[in-house]
Amino acid sequence: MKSILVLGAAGQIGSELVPYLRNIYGDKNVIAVYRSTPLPREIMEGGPCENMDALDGEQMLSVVNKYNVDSIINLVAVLSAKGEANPTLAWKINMESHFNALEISRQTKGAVFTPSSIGAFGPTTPMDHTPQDTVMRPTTVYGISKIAAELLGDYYALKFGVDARGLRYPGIISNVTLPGGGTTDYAVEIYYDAIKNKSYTCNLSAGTYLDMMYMPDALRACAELMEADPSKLVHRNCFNITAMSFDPEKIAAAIRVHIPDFRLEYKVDPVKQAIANSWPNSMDDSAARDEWGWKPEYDLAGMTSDMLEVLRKKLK
Ligand code: AKB
Repeated sequence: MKSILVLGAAGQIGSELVPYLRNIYGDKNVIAVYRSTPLPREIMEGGPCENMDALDGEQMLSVVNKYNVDSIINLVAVLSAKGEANPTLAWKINMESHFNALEISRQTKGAVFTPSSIGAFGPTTPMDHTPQDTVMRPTTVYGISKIAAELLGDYYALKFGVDARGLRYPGIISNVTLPGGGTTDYAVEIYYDAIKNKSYTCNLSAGTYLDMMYMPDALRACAELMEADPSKLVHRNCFNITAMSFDPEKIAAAIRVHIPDFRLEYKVDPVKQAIANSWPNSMDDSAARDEWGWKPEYDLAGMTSDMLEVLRKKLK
């Protein structure tokens, strides 16, 4: 990657991926694109930024030409729970932004990174050690858009030679920008509430296991996949990747190592619970490990001590 356009730069992943990539590829070579949510000052002042709608293909093409972009990272998405509240919006945003990125890359002979998700799986998928290649019948509009995006990425790679690659991200835990509208959001909120209130009311039930990952691993995975030798990639769209699998009781226990009187209560949200029940408990990410050397650095204990240390300073 030489000149990288990051769509959705103000979001949970984008707000950390832009500085991460600018560090590696140079400030002026990573263009942060945002629409309604303003960008953090660090991003605004640190390199090129464009206020643009990812659903507007002409505008995207002119920005791509302006900066001679060779790689588009499309982080624009309506997440799972919000998507269930507004399926039309979720489909439109998730698919049209993806289609524009692929179409433009077809014209420019560029590369595209698209995050897929554990949400691309469904209730008939094997729930434990979910294989890379398996039954995928998601029951949320978010999941349906993700599996469609995976297939469209493979189609553009096969048919037009677009270098389309992607990852099936698990829930991402981070401390810079809050996620919004996701089913795994609880695993971020719990740390904020642990610091602020020493208690948290969880909207998923005890025993709900889901794959998760700390943001530094998620950022590194994106860059490593995009730099991977294409001749080694049997899969492209998309790779299972995971770092840990836990339920609310396990994350609470990890927090109690640092905050012994932390209390966890439950008020289950039926929509989120139904979504979580349809997703894997734990994925098998051996294809990513074999094909491009994926290896997570953070486990639950390591992530928890780092999250609490960072948030203690941030929320002081
Ligand atoms: C969500 O919960 O919708 C996302 C995801 C796992 O894709 N965080």
